[in-house]
Amino acid sequence: MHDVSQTIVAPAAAAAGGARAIVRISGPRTVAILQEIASISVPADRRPAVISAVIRLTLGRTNLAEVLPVEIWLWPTARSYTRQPLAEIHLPGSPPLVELVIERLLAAGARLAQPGEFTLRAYLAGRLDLLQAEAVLGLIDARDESGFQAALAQLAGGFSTPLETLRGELLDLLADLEAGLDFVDEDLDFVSNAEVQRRLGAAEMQVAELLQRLASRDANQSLPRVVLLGSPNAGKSQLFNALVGETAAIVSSIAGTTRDYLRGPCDCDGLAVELIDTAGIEMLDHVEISPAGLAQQKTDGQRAQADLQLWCVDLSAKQLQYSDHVAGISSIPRIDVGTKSDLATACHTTTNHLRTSALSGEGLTQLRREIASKLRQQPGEIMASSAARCRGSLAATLAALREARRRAQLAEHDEWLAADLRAALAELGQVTGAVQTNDLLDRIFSRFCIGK
Ligand SMILES: Nc1nc2c(ncn2[C@@H]2O[C@H](COP(=O)(O)OP(=O)(O)OP(=O)(O)O)[C@@H](O)[C@H]2O)c(=O)[nH]1
Ligand SMILES: [Mg+2]
Repeated sequence: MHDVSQTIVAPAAAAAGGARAIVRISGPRTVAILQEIASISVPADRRPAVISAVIRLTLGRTNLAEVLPVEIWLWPTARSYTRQPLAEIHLPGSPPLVELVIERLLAAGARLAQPGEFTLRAYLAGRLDLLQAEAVLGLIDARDESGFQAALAQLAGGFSTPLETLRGELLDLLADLEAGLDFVDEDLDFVSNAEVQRRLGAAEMQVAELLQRLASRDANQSLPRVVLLGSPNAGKSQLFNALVGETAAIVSSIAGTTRDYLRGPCDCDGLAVELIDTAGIEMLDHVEISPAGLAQQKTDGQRAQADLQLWCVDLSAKQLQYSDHVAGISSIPRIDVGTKSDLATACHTTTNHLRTSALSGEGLTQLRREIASKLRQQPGEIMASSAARCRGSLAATLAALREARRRAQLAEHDEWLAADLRAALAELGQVTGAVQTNDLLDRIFSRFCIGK
C-alpha cells in the first residue's frame, strides 16, 4: 500500500443521493490516463485548473457511444494534496455513471485505491502529519458539531503548528548547547544558563498546555454507546446487570418491565463503553400516548443513536418474536445475542447467535470481547487510541524537559542536558509523526473511506 508509483482511483464522494459525484485519481500517470478517456490539455502554466471536458462512455451491449459532460479539477504537478499529479472528475451523482467512469480509468491503466490511500500518500509526502491525517478521519466520522469543529481545528494545524514551533525551538536550543560542547575547552558559552532555564521553562509550559487541550478534547468524546434491544422478557435487563456488575435494572418475568432506558458503564476487554438497557420492542396496535407507547419511542431513540446494537433473542422462547424479525433492518453494527442459554430449547439451537446466560455466566466474556472488537473496527476508537498515544508521548516530553531544567538549575554538565533534550525531541517526534512505524500507519490509514 505504500507504493506510490501507481496511479490510483476511487469515488471520493458518496455517489448515491448527491447531485454530484466525484471520482478522484492520483499518481504519476494521472494526466496521461485522463487524456485517454477525455480530450483535455494541461494549461501551459501547469497551474491547477478546472477544465470542462467530455468523457466517451460505451453504454450496455449496444456499443452506443455516449458523451458525458464533466468538470475535471486538475492539479497537473506535485502541488496537490498527495504531492503527485491529482484530479477530481465531477460528474452527475449517478452510481452507474460513476462505475462506468471508474471502469474506463481502470482500463486506461489506473488501479483502485485502498481505503485511506490518498491520505496515506499525502502523509508519506510530508503533506500531513499524523495528527492531521487523523483529523481527516475525524471529519469523515464526526458525529456532531463539536467533533467536527475539533477535527477541523486539528486539520488546520490546531495541534500541529504549536508542536512544530515547539520542536523548532527545542532544536535551536539543542544546537546552541551542542555548539557550546564543541568549544568546551575554550569555555565559550553560546547560551547562558539563565537563558537555557528560561527557554526550557517556556517549552514546558507549551507542552503542559497541549496536554490540557488534548484532555479537554477527550472529554468531548463520549463513550461508545452499546444498546441492548429485543423483545419484552428477552432477558435484556438481566444481561445489563450481569455486564455492568450491579443490579441496577429491575428484572422480572412480567413482560414490559423496563420502560425508561437505563445507562451503565461497562468494561469490555479494556474498552470502556456505555451500556444501555431499553424497553422491549413491541408491535403496538395503535400509536398511543401511554407508558408503553412512550417507552417504544425511547427505545427507538436509543436504537438510532447506538454505536453498536446487541439484539437479544430469548433462546428459551418457543417461537421467534416480532423484534427478532426487525433486527436486521438497521445499518448500525450489531451483535446477535442469544439469551438464557441455560434454558435453550431446540427451536433456537441452529441460529448463529452468541449464546449467553446471565444466570450461569456462559458467553459473557466472549460477548465483552466481541463488543470491543466490533467497536475497535470503528474509526472513533482509532481517534481515541491515537489521542492516548499522543498524550503518552507528550507526558514523556514534559518529563524529559523537567529533568533538563533541573540539571540546568543545578548547573550540571551541558552534555547531560543535551541528552535530555534529545529524549524530549524524540518523544515529540512521535506526536508529530516524524517517527512512525509501518504497522501503525497501516492500522490508521486502512480505517479511512476509500477515496479519502
Ligand atoms: N434462566 C434464565 N433466566 C433468565 C436469564 N436472563 C433473564 N432471565 C429471566 O427472564 C425474565 C425476563 O428478564 P428481564 O431481564 O427482565 O427481561 P427484559 O428483556 O429486560 O424484559 P423487558 O424489560 O420487559 O423488556 C426474568 O424472569 C429473568 O429472571 C438467564 O440467563 N437465564
Ligand atoms: Mg428489562
